[in-house]
Amino acid sequence: MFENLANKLQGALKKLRGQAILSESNIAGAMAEIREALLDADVNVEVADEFVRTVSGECLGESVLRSVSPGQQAVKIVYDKLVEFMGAADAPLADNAFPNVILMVGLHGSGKTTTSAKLALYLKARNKKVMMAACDVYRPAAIDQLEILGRDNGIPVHAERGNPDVASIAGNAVAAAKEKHFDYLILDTAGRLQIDTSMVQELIRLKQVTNAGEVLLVADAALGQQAVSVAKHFNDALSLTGVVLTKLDGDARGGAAVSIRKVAGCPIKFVGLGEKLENLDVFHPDRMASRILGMGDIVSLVEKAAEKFDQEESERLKQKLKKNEFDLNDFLGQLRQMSRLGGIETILKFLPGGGKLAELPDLDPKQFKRMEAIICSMTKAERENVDLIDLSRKKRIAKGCGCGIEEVGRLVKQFSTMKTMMKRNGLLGRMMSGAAPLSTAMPGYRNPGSRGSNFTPPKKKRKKH
Ligand SMILES: Nc1nc2c(ncn2[C@@H]2O[C@H](COP(=O)(O)OP(=O)(O)OP(=O)(O)O)[C@@H](O)[C@H]2O)c(=O)[nH]1
Ligand SMILES: [Mg+2]
Repeated sequence: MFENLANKLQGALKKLRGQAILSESNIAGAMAEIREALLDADVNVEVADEFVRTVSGECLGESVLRSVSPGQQAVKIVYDKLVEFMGAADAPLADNAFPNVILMVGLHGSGKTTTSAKLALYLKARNKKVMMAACDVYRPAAIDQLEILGRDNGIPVHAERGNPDVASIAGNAVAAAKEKHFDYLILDTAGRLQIDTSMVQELIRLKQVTNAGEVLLVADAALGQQAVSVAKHFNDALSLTGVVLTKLDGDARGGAAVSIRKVAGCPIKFVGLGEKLENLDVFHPDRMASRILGMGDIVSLVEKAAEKFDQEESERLKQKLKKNEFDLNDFLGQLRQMSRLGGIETILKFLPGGGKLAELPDLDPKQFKRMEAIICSMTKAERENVDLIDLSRKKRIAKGCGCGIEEVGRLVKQFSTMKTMMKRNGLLGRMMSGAAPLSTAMPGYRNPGSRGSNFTPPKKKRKKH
C-alpha cells in the first residue's frame, strides 16, 4: 500500500532530517521533491500545491529555523500536514438512531456489496445487531450475492425479489429493522458505470425514505484522481457523510487517500484492504501518515492483535509494552501469531521501516521462518535485551541459524527502532489511552511544548572495526 509515495517522501525527508541548518534553498529543494512525489502518487495538483505551500511556509517560520533540530522539526511539519490533509481526526459512524441506516453508494464494481458485508461484520463484532437490505434490483445476481454473504456470516438480509421499486424495499427494510430492534441497517445499492441523473435521483429518494444517517461512498482507490472526482460529484448531490476507500491493497500510489478529504470535503471512514470480509480497517489519518512516512504503526498492530488473539494474551502484551518490557520473546510470539493474520508482510507493514522490508524481493513466507530461526538461536539474555547483541554475538547467532550476519543485524535493528519509540516515558501506553498523539513517537521528533525530557534522539552507535 502506498509504496511509491512512501519511498519518495521518505527519500525527500531523509535529506531534510539530516540538515543542521535549514535555508530557503534546501527547503525549496525538498519541497520540489515532495511535490513531485505527491503528483506521482496521483494526488490532485491543487492539493499537492497547497500541501507544499503550507509546509514550506511553516518550515521557514522563525521557531523552526531557530530550533535545536530544524530538520527534524520540518519532518514533523510534513507529518502533521499529511494528517491534517487526510482528515485530522478519526470519523466514527453515526450511532444515534434506531435503526442507524447506512446507505452504501458508488460506481459499478467499486465494492459496495462486499463492503456492506464487511461493515456488517465489523459492527457485529462490536455487539451491534445488524441487518442488510438488497436495494440493487437491476441485477438479479446482486440479491443472491448479498444473501450468500449474509447467510455465510450470520447477518440477516432483507430482500424482495420481484419488487422493482427500490424506495419501497428500503422503506420496508427500515420498518422490519425497527420492529426487530436492529441497531444498524445497511443498504446495498446498485452501481452504474458513471454517475447519471437517474442513479442520483434514486439515491436521493432512498436517502429521504430511510432517513439515512450515513451515506457512505464506496470508492476504488486504484482509480486515483478519478475516485476523487467521483467523490466530489457524489458529495455535491448527496452530502456524503464519509468514504470507504476500497482496494487499497492494490494501490501503490495513494493519491486518492491523500486528496479526497480536501477535494470532496468528506472524511474517509474506512479502508478496504482485500477481498476477504475481515479486510476492512477504520481509517486513522495519523496512523496512515506515520505509515506513509515509514514510522510504523504499532498501535494498529496491538489493536489487530487484540481483535484476533485472546484478550488475556493481548492485555498481557499491552502491559508489557506499557512497562517497556516488550522483548524478543514477545516479538517472536507476535510473529508466530501474526502469521495467522496474513503472513509476515502484515506484521512488517506495521513496524517502523517495515514497509521497506516487506518490499524486499526475497521476502516470502519462508522469511518468517528465518526470523523465527534467528530469534531461536539467541540466548535467553539476548532475547531479553537486544543491546547485548554485538558483532561477535551476531556472528554466533548467524552461524547458529544458518543465515547471514546482515540478516541478524536487520532484525535486531528493526526491533531496536521499535523499542526506542516505546522507551519514551511509557509513550505507547499513553498513545493507546489517547493521551499522547502518535506524532510524538516519531523518530527524531522533539516535542516543542515539553520541558525537553521526553525525547532523546537515538544515539548513533559507532561501528566497531
Ligand atoms: N482487492 C480488493 N478487492 C476488493 C475490495 N473490495 C471489494 N473487492 C472486490 O471487488 C469486486 C467487486 O466488488 P462488489 O462488492 O461486488 O462491488 P459492487 O460495488 O457491489 O459492484 P456492483 O454491485 O456491480 O456495482 C469483487 O471481486 C470484490 O471481491 C478490496 O478492498 N480489495
Ligand atoms: Mg453490488
